Amino acid sequence: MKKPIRVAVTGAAGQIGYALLPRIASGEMLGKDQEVILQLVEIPPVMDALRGVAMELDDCAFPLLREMILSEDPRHGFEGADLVLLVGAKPRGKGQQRGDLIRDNGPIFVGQGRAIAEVADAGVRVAVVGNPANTNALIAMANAGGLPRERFTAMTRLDQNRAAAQLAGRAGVEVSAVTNVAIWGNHSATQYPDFENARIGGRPATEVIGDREWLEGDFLGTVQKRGAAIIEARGQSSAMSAASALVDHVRDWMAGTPTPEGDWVSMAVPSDGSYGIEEGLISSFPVRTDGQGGYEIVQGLDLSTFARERVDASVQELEEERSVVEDLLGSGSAT
Ligand code: NAX
Repeated sequence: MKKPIRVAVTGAAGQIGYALLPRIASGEMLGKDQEVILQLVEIPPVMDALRGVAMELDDCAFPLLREMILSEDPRHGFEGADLVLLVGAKPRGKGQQRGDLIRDNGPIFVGQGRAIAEVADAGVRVAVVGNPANTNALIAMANAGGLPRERFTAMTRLDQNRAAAQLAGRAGVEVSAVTNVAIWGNHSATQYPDFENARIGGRPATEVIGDREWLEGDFLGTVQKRGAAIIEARGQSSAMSAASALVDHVRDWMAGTPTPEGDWVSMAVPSDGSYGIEEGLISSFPVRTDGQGGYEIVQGLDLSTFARERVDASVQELEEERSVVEDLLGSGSAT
C-alpha cells in the first residue's frame, strides 16, 4: 500500500467542504488505491459543526480514509500536508460583488501562506478556491517564503467545466466531445472562456457551432455570470459543482492531463510572462500537467483581437486586485 496522502482542507464545514470531503475520502481525487489523511481546518465558532461532518465521514466507512485531524489552527492543520486546499473564506452573498470581498478575505491568506511554508510537507501543492481565488492565491504565495511559486494555484476548473457544458449543450453533443477549453485571466465575471481555441469532436468549436453572435454573446455571458445565476436561483453559491471542479483540478494536476491527446486543462497559476501576462500575477491559463505535480503553460495559441481585448481586461482586473492588497504581499514570497 502506498503511503497515505495528507490533504488539508480549510472551510471544511462549509458547503463546498460538505460536497468535497466524501469525494476525497472515496478516492475520486487521488485514486482508488490511495489512502488519505484528512486534516480539516475551521474557525473556532464552527468547530462543533466540523465535528458533525467528521462523524458523518466516520459513518461513511470509507476504506481509504485512514485518519482525520480537526483543527482551528492552520499551523497544526497543515502539518506535513502534501496538498492544501484553501476553500475557507467568506462567500459572496446575494447581490454582492466579488471585488468587495478582497479586503475581508485577503488577511486570512497571509497567515495560511506562512503556515504552509512553515509546517506543510516540502513537496506541498496548494489549490485556492476561496474568493477572490486568484488574489488569495497570490497573497498565500507571497507569504510562503522557501516554497517554489508554481506550487500555488487557484481554481478556474469550474469555469472550464461550465464553458464545456454550454458548448456541448449548444452543439448537441456529449460534454466529453468538448476539448481544449481555455479560461484566461481572473476567476470572476471578467474571465475569458476561449471558444476560438476550443474543439468539439476534434473540430474548431466555432465551425461546429457556426454562430459567432451566440459565442460572443450568450455563451460568454452565461459562463462569466454563472456564479451569480446560481446564487440567484439557489440562494447560495455553487457548492456541488465547485467541489467537483476541485476534484478535477487536483486529480488532473497530480495524475496528468487527461486524454485525448492535445487537450489541456485550465488552472490559475503564477504567470511566467507567457502571452504578455505580467510575470507573477496568478492568472488562468491552459496548462498541461505531467502526472507528478508539475505543469507547463501551453504555448503558441492564437489569441484574436477579440480574445486579446478580453484577456487584457481580465488581467487588468487582477492588477487592480493586487494593488488593493499590496500591503499583504510582504513577508517573504515563494520563489
Ligand atoms: P461557506 O460559507 O459554506 O463555507 C466557508 C467555510 O469557511 C465556513 O465554514 C467558514 O467557517 C470557513 N472559514 C472562514 N474563514 C476561515 C479561516 N480563516 N480558516 C478556515 N476556515 C474558514 O462557503 P462555500 O460555499 O463553501 O464557499 C467557500 C469559498 O469558495 C467562498 O469564498 C466562495 O466564494 C468560493 N467559491 C469559489 C469558486 C471557484 O470557482 N473558485 C466557486 C464556488 C465558490 O463560490
